[in-house]
Amino acid sequence: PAASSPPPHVAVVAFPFSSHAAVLLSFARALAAAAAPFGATLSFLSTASSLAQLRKASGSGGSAGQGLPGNLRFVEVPDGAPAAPEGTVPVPRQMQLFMAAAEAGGVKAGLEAARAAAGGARVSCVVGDAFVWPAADAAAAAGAPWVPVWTAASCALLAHLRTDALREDVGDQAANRADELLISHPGLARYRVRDLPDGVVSGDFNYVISLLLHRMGQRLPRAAAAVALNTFPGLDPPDVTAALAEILPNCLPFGPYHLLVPKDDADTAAPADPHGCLAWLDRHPARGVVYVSFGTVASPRPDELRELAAGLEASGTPFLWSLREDSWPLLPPGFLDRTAGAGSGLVVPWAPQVPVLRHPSVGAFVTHAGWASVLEGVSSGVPMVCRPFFGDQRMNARSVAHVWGFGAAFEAGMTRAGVAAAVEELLRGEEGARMSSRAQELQAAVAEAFGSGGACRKNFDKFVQIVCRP
Ligand code: U2F
Repeated sequence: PAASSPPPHVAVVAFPFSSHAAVLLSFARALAAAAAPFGATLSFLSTASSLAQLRKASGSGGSAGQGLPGNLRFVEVPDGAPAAPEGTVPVPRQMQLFMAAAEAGGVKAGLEAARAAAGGARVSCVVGDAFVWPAADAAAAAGAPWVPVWTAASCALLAHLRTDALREDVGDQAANRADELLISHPGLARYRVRDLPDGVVSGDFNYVISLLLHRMGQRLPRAAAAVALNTFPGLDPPDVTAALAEILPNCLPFGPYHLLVPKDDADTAAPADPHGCLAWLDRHPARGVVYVSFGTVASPRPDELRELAAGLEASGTPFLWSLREDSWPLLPPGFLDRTAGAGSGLVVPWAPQVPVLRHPSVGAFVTHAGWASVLEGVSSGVPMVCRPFFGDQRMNARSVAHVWGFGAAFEAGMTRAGVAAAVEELLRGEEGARMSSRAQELQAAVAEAFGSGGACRKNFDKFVQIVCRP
């Protein structure tokens, strides 16, 4: 009976690479607040170096916020890496080592460490990034349910759940059948073979991420007590929702996850703006600026980067560009001085993207179509043009352009003329106006879903109940 059960102790297992751990930490902060009335404590499990990065981000007021909620603590899991000077082990190798360690008892060791840190309180539920599928076995061994959190799009999850069927269908014909629609696969009929994430029917099936997603897709239907989806009701077409529910009956959509963070926490966790992006935007008219960012991993080839720069300059439209500093020397000669001098362009190594996209001056977004970026754009009502690079990005770009219609996609990379035309269309064209109003309709749907009594709030409440169940 609930009255005699010990308070919930929830382990939250991160995938300690790219933007995944930060997304999961903000998810965990929201969960910590919502689960506090149940007396719950949370242990956030990640590797030492990932936790150090998250601490650093919180210390400087980055997206992880200042400090941690009182009922959330960090716990280390093994990274599986040999002692080596920082930066000497390539990231894919680090991922491989981490996953091998996780499978060989790393998550189990993390759960034991969490128990010890919580004064012996057994872990009652294992929540975590769905990527870290070995958490399913560790949870089962601890007698706790596994509740994975999917951070990307629903259609990508469907592709990973159906990987075996897709491989059987496409065989070794992925290149020849690239433009064929996947009409015999429920929920995937709007996508072409070429839009599928890397490693599903093409690319290197033995690449660490391909293997991990394949195993995850096989494990989820058998092991997940419930699955959190990073989408909101009204975004996915009904056949996608139905196809997912057929395989995973306990899906709960309550994304974009960044909107779950409670108001008080959101104030202290407001991202820093060391390069003055918001003040710069204040000086521009409504919907007059294009914002450019390719997320935390992707970088365009040098020739394409120069085309993009030339296209932005040729468009005559003010732009704010978040570009990692190591790429700055690749920009066309004089570009930075010219555009900064004219006040027409600001290039920064990092921008507080969520408030930037919410700023009234931003009217268009040039993006790699990483899932967090797509959701941040649409929940701010900003239409976009996508230049997908890898992973799920082609599929997301296809959804933006052909399923939801709040943007376009560069099918063959960025050229000077293509960039200038896309920016012109998004900000001043008829088609652009339609994309913009479509984005605003979905923005309103997000606002409703996160308003009091809205669908995402209700689904999150259900999720909290499942996670805190004795
Ligand atoms: C991987 O995604 P990325 O990290 O490359 O891209 P996003 O999912 O779009 O997430 C980027 C986040 O970083 C933030 C931005 C997003 O929340 O607001 N950000 C920022 O605040 N300032 C900047 O200057 C630049 C970025 C992967 F590559 C994708 O294909 C997947 O879809 C994704 C989800 O699994 O993970």
